[in-house]
Amino acid sequence: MSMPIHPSRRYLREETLPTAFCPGCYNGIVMNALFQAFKEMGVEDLRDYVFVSGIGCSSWIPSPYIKADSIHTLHGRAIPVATGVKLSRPELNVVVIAGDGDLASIGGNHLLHAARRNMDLVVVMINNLVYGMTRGQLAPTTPRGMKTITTPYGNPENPFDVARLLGYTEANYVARWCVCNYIQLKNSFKEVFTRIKRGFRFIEVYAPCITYVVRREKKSPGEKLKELMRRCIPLKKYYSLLDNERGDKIPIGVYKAEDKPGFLENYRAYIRKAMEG
Ligand SMILES: Cc1ncc(C[n+]2csc(CCOP(=O)(O)OP(=O)(O)O)c2C)c(N)n1
Ligand SMILES: [Mg+2]
Repeated sequence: MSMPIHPSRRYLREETLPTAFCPGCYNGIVMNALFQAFKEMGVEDLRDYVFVSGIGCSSWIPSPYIKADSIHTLHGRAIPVATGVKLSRPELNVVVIAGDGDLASIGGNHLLHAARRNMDLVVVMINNLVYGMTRGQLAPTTPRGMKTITTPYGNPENPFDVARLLGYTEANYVARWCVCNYIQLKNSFKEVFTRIKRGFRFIEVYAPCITYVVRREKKSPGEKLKELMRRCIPLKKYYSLLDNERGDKIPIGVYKAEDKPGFLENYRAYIRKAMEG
């Protein structure tokens, strides 16, 4: 009797293993959820997918670890490059996987404008709360008061709530899950490749950096996951609380899920009009 193939074997570029991730890094959970989604979708191989990433630990997920075509581009520029790929090869699923620094800091304006245009991309932002690859500096997602290597007395700035922010744009799909919400995350991946196949689809994954956040708190990866399970609450409940009632809670869930035409369809209609004119 042949053994069933573990989903990761089918989509993982095994010759690149072991990964460069730190022991216990939650990036592995995100990869696994994505692979499980592909398996449940019946995806044989990833020839219909192109992955684009910027620079950072999380940007290593597609390149080199996913067995698919990928572009590992400049820091912060994953979205413009992915936009170019989608416009030239609209039949492919173009997926960006990158960090909170890459997408919300140096690439922040690209993120906003791609969402505004409802650009036909899937964007997965791994929010590990810091610049992990460059050793844990402050990011625009670092919670207020959190100690980092560049804010040893606690972050004096306010963070962006990126998913909430994008929820106010024309993006078709916006969700935030934590790494402790494996099933919901996996289902969200399926949703953006099957039920909602067009427009801008954004999934934020809350996954604190093991080395520069979790270890600084003197917690093990498992202990941190248990803590996160306690802290995650449905977003409707979270936003109904007053600021001083929110404490350390993290809002999770789907901010919006629509299936209106994305940039490509609107642009094609525009070209048709121009040709007729
Ligand atoms: C133009 C440019 N500026 C700065 C850097 C240095 N740099 C490399 S990765 C990185 C931040 C990565 O943070 P994030 O995107 O959150 O990824 P993580 O490593 O946390 O997964 C920075 C600032 C760079 N490579 N290029
Ligand atoms: Mg980061």
